[in-house]
Amino acid sequence: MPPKDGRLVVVSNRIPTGATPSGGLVVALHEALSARGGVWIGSSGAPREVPASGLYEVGQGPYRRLAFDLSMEEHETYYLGYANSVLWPLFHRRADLIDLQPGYAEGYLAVNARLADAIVAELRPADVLWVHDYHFLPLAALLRARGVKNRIGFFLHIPFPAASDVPALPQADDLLDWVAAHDVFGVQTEADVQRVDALVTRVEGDQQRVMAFPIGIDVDVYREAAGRPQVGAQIHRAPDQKICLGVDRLDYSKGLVHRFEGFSAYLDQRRSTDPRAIMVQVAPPSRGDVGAYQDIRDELEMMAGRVNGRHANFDWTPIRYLHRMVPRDDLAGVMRLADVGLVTPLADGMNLVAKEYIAAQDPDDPGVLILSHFAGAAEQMQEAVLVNPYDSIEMGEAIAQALSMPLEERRARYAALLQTVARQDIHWWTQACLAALEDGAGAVAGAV
Ligand code: ADQ
Repeated sequence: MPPKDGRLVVVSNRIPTGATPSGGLVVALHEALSARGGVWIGSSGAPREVPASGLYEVGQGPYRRLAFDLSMEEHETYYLGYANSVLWPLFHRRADLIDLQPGYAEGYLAVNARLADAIVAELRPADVLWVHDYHFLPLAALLRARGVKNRIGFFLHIPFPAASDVPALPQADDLLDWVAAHDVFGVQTEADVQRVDALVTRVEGDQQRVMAFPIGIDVDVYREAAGRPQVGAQIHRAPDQKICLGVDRLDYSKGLVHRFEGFSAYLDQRRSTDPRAIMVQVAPPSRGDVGAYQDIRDELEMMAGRVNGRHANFDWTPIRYLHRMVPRDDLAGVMRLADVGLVTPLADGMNLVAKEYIAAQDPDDPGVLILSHFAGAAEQMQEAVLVNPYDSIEMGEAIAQALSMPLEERRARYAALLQTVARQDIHWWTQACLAALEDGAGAVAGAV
């Protein structure tokens, strides 16, 4: 990497406020900022009745953290509205769920413009900016309009939409300019790169690079946590009972209803001599203020009731559904106990749970990952049992296959998957993204 004389300026939706950040991405950004110094800018979290007008310092440490407040109205229009009721469904192939309301686009642009003004006041000429996710798509274009010449990179954590879906966005033409304003536009997969390329026409001399950087996890931390005996990670089951596990935010993109249908299809085709399986689904609440999220919760609870009503016995309730957060270490322990990890989103930028499940396995007796073709992770994790989440019969068969898979095959698949997950871990990802951002000329060409 070339010498770094400028600071790193990271912009992300939330900034950690505690002294020791947790979570793979947060820790990786924390480490990158601690190593070279810089500034982390993000929203303060809860909206305020009386928001502060500019950026203000939070916490202390080897780099600065600057927060901005959202007003109640901005929380409605920018965050719940344009970001999570327009961009999120559109980018996850659910244009039917887009909720276009007056004021959403204006609120989104106004928050980004306010942030651009605040950043201009902070920025030094040699700084490099690294902007995260769909909350800040127009930020680079707004900074360019204010004369900012610094290198600006972006990382999109969610899928990039297909060109045929983009016209559902009233700001479709602007989206092209927003993307084009970055020096490096990072996405999760090669398929995303192709979708960006299908939309953004290149002009000669264009220096912009659109590159795939599949995000990873902190494998060692996860493996270690999973190997420790966890008090919270006990699952009551009969000795012959197998466990299928799902862990997702309660979000329509994660395909939870389809997953329950797939598990129900497994139960339908199960012979009486086959192992009895229980499905544990952990799904913490998420964005409960958005209507589409209330609907998915109702639908899922109804589905769990229906499957249990149909298949349960006095000593066996097939689906256990926990609607809450679980501490990371307990989650790792539960993942290790699970014979099958079910990661079956309908659309997902990457999906870190797929990688966490692999890292958590006992190498001598690993479980089997069932992974949707529509998770970004499927591009790297071909040794998983890959499924079409819309086809419940196929998913039922995949569960049957996974539950009876011989140890040798389980080990072979696990070893190949672990190698990929460990090679392109969160540290690799940070380095690869930053190297591309620092260096104009293809230092990490072929990053995938
Ligand atoms: P998310 O949509 O949030 O992230 P994901 O990648 O699966 O999806 O990450 C979720 C994280 O939350 C995982 O680390 C998981 O362990 C944790 N988690 C889930 N359920 C939990 C529970 N009940 N209790 C505690 N923790 C829980 C977005 C994109 C993804 C992309 C990531 C990172 O949608 O596609 O992989 O960003 O880029």
